[in-house]
Parts: sequence; structure tokens; C-alpha cells
Amino acid sequence: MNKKQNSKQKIQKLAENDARPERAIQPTELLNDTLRRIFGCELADATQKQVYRALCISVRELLTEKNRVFGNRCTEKERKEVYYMSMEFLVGTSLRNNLFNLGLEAEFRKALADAGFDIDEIYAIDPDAGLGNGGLGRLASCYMDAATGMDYPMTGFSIRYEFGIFKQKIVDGWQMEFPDNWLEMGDVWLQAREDDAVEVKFGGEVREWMDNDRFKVAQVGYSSVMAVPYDMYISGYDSDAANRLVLWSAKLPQSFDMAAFSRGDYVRALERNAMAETISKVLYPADDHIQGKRLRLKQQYLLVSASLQSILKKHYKKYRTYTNLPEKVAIHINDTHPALCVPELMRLLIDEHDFGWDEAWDITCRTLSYTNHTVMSEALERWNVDLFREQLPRVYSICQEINRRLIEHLCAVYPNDWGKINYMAVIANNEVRMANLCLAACHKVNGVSKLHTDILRNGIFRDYCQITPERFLNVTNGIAYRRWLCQSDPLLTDYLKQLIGGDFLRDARALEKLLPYQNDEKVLADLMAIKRKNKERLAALIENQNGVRVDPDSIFDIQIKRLHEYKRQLLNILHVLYLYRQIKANPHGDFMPRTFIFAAKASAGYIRAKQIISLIVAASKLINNDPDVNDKLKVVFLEDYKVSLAEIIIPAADISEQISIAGKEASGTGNMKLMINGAVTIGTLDGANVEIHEQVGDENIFLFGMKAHEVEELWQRGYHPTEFITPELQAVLDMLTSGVLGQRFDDLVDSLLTNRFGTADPYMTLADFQDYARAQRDVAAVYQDKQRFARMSLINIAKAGIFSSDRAVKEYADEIWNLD
Ligand code: T68
Repeated sequence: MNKKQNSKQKIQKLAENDARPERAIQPTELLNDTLRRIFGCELADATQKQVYRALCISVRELLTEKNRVFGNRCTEKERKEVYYMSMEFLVGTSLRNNLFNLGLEAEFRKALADAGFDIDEIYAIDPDAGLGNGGLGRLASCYMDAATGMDYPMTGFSIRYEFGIFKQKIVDGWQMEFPDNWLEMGDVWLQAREDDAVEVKFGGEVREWMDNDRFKVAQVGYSSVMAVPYDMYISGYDSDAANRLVLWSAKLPQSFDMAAFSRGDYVRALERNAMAETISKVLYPADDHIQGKRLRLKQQYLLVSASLQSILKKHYKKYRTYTNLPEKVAIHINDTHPALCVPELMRLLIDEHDFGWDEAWDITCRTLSYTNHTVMSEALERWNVDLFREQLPRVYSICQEINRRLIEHLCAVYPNDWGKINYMAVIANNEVRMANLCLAACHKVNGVSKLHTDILRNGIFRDYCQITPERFLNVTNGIAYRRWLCQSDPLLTDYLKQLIGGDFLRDARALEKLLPYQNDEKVLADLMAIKRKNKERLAALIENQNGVRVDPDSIFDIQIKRLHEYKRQLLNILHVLYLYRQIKANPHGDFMPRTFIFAAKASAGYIRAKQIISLIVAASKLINNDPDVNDKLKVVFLEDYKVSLAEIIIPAADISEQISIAGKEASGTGNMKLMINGAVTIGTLDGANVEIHEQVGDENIFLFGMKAHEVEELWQRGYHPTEFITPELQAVLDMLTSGVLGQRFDDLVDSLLTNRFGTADPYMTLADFQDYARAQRDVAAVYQDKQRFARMSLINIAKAGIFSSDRAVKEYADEIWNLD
């Protein structure tokens, strides 16, 4: 039976069990019904905003019902469930994605058009739920979508930040941050469950006593915060399942500080209330380093404690025991941010459910698994012991015991190797180390690309890997391509459906059916015509937002990602200035017109990153206003990069910039999104670029730069940036310090040479410059031959199927979570 028939039968079954299967839906009736209930009006007299809310509520109700039926079925069959713990879910917009997944897009488009509404205008009202910084948060959302599409019971747990990732504005060339009040409209997707609020305890101290010969421990004198769950329903493509993303919001308990009230200290009582509720106020906007702030620790504990309590409660209700937890529940720790799962699960099992240490430890280890997303030491979370003990005294005492037993074990494995033992400890040098906590406990630890996992195994986690190599594995990241290709590039999707059939909508590997057309001139021309349309759409947006006119026939060269020195946006803009100088020197030369497009947010306190944004903006002013280069070179910085902006930029890309210093980008996922939309990568052999290269071969990617081991070797030998400066490159650096850009960027030039501690630029930007410039010359040469470039683009689309999040989630399900 093919999957379609199978899914038809499933819908039939759903129809038998369910009074309201979505196939029987009459869009107009449904909308009118919701409008009457919520606003007391109908389509004929509703405003656009009312229609938006009614549409969202209707969809939400459909998903609620689907989730109920799916949940009951999973309970009946006693299916193992996975809980994905992540401080971030970068959901983006939901309405279009849900309608698409439910197969209702066309029907609602028509029903609304009949009533005089344009569904695209309604989509534009849907705000981005920006509950994440970048790749890590977006990955979590892609995995929720994929798991749901494949009928896996998966629940996401995170925080209902009132303010998501800040809105970025460029003011006088400098990034400014503004609050993102997404709940103003986005609340429509959330369903509060006040009755399921959970108590989370902070502060106080640990008390130990004997109770009928039993040793008991508890936290006393604590302050309570209530965590209230809000459900966001997640749909999956053509699936019977609907899953939930549960977002916790902090609230003071109802009975809060009555003593203060009765003394008439009304203001103090309300102050405390406000303090408690700040916990879920705002997403920390740093994706690159840890600050060790008290509020961040409280956010992490709120998420972990509330989620684990609710998981255990549900589990006990189903099975009346906790001993089978690892057989029925998998809990995944997305980077170290929810690593408190380890001591908190131990605490709940021991203090609240009377388990002994050994059995609790066995259950904890077999239930938890962990994904690492970075090898950069400044991003590996560590907490100051005093802060940690002050906020979480009981959890701290459990960490101490975990550490004591760990060290005892390590002393046997690595006798007298104190350096190693210290490096592997959970508590050392007055810090609690969250990565080591995960390594000590989790039954599986994975990296996010082949190269990254190699670096974990042979580099930063080598000592752990030596003891238990079987716990380490790779799961290369994947993307929800139905959002990133099918929804964001409808032109290409419709064309592909006609050309190779619609199988790729269900199985991304079917994109390979494109390969036989790689020498078909008509197909290549069609693909370029579609790309041209998408470039026109982006050009219109650029003109609208930046007032800059760009040529859709120029090469659209795109670097969109968080701003970080290791990602080397600086390398890109230096090269742009280098091209600028070449054109100025030879204004009538034969030059392939190019448009360089950037979008990136910098962490609010990351001054160097903000300076790089300023440099890009300054370069764009100089270049875009210089009549000598005007039709040949343009530079654009698009502000406020977010999911919905990416959905417009990506389909328009010719060239995808993935130019991090090798060994630092764990995987990258933007590289995959751009590839599946037909962009050709210019990149280093870093992260998943290595696997993109494996897929497309040397011919269909522009590689340059040092490999990871060469970076290591050069660093060992001693990196002297000045050795890599040619006269042309020096002239570019001089532009930064001379003031021709309207301001001086001496700091940035210094950062490329030596920092204030006398250490050379760790990102070795100048070392890769010449080869990058060579690869960019190759790009221009190949692009002259339109057919050849179109063929490269086709091959990139055809070979991108492996980067589907369906494949990634299946690997997690089979190899880590052991789902059926
Ligand atoms: C990214 N990490 C990796 N971190 O940089 C990227 N960090 O290579 C990888 O593709 C992606 O994860 C998915 O695996 C992040 O995005 C964060 O956002 C982050 C947030 C808070 C603290 C630390």
C-alpha cells in the first residue's frame, strides 16, 4: 500500500472515531461559526484582524481535537513518548504552515477570496514567534514539525517568553534593539491551562532528618513560583498527529505572602509578584557566550522542574509506577541549557518518590539524552557554585553527590591523572559544569554534523568518549523543507510537482528525480526563470525597506545568519571592498554584476559584532552611491533578520555564503535551506558543508580555505596575520582606517591582526582571504555560463533531500529515543 492510500485510510478511521475530521470542513461555515462565537459577527462584516483571529482560532481548535484523538490513541497503545527540552523554539509564523500541513490552504484561500479577503494579507498579520536566537531554536521547531508529520508522539517544553528575540533597527549605521511584544497578536495560538500549574521552588536550604529509619532530605524555607503551562499545537504534513509545544509562564502562587498583605504591605507583596513573573519575561539574546546570570539560571530551572514534574505525573497516571520510565519516556536535552534535568530528575525520584540513589541514577541515565551544538569553550555553560547553591540548594547537593561518585569512578579509570579528572569533573574550580553533567549521565550524546561529532569524539569530549565510546553518535541536522521549500518557494514547488511528480512532498529524497534533467536546456531555463522571479520579489522588498535598487540579473550572493566573528561576515565585506577597488581601478572592465546581501542580529552586548554591522552598512552607503560602480556592485544589509524574512530571501539566492573558520560551526542549517532552494554554496569545509560537498561533489560547490586540521596546525605553528597581507589587501584594510567609509574602523583592523592581549585573530580571517577571493572569481566565471550555473543549481536541489528533518528525526527516534 502506498503512503497516500495509507493516509486516506487513516483519515477514514479518524472520521469514524471523530465527529469533526478536517476533511469534512466547510471553510466559510467554520469561519462564520468562530466569528459569531468570538466577535458576534460574520465574514460579511468582519474586519481583517477579526478574520485573522477567527481563522487562527478555528485552526487551533482543529488541532486541539486532533491532538486529543492522537493522544488517546498513543495512550491506548502505550507508545513511548519523547519530550524535547529546549530553552528555545524559533517557531516563526504558524498560520500558513498549519493550513498547508492540514491540506486546507487552497480551500481557505478561496473561501476568503469569495468573502473579499486576501489570505496573503492575513498571513502578513501573523507575527513571528521569535522564541529563539538562531539555529538551535529553529532546529527544535523543525524537529517538532517533522516528528508530528511522522506520527511520533513528541512534546516540546520551553518558556513562554513575553518578549522574544529583540527587533533590530539600524540607526545611524548602528544596531539598536527594541522589544518584541509578540503576544499582542501571537497569543491567539496559545491555550492556557491554569489548573495544571506546577510549583517550582527557589532558594532556602537543605534539611535532612530520619523518618522511621529512613533518611529524608528536603528543601525548606524556599520561595515558590508557579509555572503555568500554555499549549501551542503543532501540525505535521499530511498526518493524523498533532503534538504540543508546552510553554511555561512564571506566576506567583495565589496565596502569595498573605502576611505582607495583612500587615498592610500591599506594595511589597505586589513587588514580589512582579519579581516572580520576570522569570519568563524575556529571552536571553546571546547565542555565543554565557553570562552566568541569576535570572537565566532561574529560567532554566523553571523549565526543567515544571516539565519533569508534569512528565512524571502523567507517567504515573498511566502506569502507576516510575520504574518503567526509560521504557516509556525519552527526555532530550537540547544543548546544556536544560542540563538541570539530570539533578532534578534525581531529586524528584529520591525526595518525592522514595527511590534510592542507585535506582534513581539508573532510571535517570537511561531516560536522558543530550545534543551538543557548540565546541566553543566560551559557550559551554558553567555556573558559579555560590550562585547555584543559593538558588537551588537541594539540586546543588545532588550535583555534589554525582560529582563525588564520578570522581571515585574516574580515579579508577585514570589513576592519578588529576588533570584529566579535573577536566571531566562536574564541579571544579568553583563552578558547576553543565556539559560534564550531561556527559556523566546521558545514555546518548550526539553532535550535529559528521565533522562536529568527530571533534567531540577526538577533541573536547575525548576523555569521556574513551570510557564509553558507544554513547557517542552523530545525527546531522535537518530542516523542515516543507516550510523552507514548499511554502516559501511556491513557484519552484509547483514546477517540480509538474516535472517530477509530487512524491518529494512526502519524501525529500525524491528530489533526486530532478537529476536526469541536468542537461535539459528547457528545464534549466525554467529553473532560472523561477529564480529570476524570486529575485524580483526580493529586489522589491529591498527597494521598499532600504531604498536601494538592485538588479535581479546580478548574482545574488547571500549571507544570512547570526553575526559572529567565527562566521566571518568580516571576510565577506572585506572581499566586497576589494572588488570595489578593482572596479574603481578599471571601471570599464568586464565585471559580472553582483549584489551582496547580508542580514544578521548581533547579541546586544557583543560590540565587535555590532562594529561589523556598522562596517557593512558604511560600505553599502559608499558603494551604492558611487556612480562608477553602480550597475556592477551593490551591498545591502536587511534589518531585523527573522524566520519570515528568511523565507523571502532564501528562494532568491544564487550563492550561499558559508564561510566560517573550519572547525567552529557545529553544523549550520541555513546552508541546507539555501541549497534546497537552488543556491550554490561558497564555503569552507566546516560543519555540514562537508556533507553538502559529499552530496554534490567538487563540481557543484565553491570550496576554499583551510581545513579544520590545517587551522589547528597553523595555530600550533603560530599564526602571524601580517604574513597574509598582500598590497591589495593592505589597501582594503587602509579603507577601514582612513575614514573614507564615513567613520574609522581601527578596532576591527586590530582584531584581524592581534587583540589587546597580544593574541592573533583566532578566526584567522586574513589567512583565508586570498583563497576566498579566488573562489569568488570562480563564481563569477561560472555564472557567465548561465547553463552551467543552472546545472549546478539543479544538482544542489536534487541532492538536498538528505538534509530533511524527517531523516534526522528518524535517526533520533531509532538510535537515541528508541521510539516504535
Ligand atoms: C547552533 N547554535 C550552531 N546556539 O551554531 C549551528 N547558544 O552550527 C547549528 O547548526 C545549530 O546550533 C543547530 O544545531 C546555536 O544556535 C544558540 O542559539 C545558543 C543560544 C543560547 C546560548 C547558546
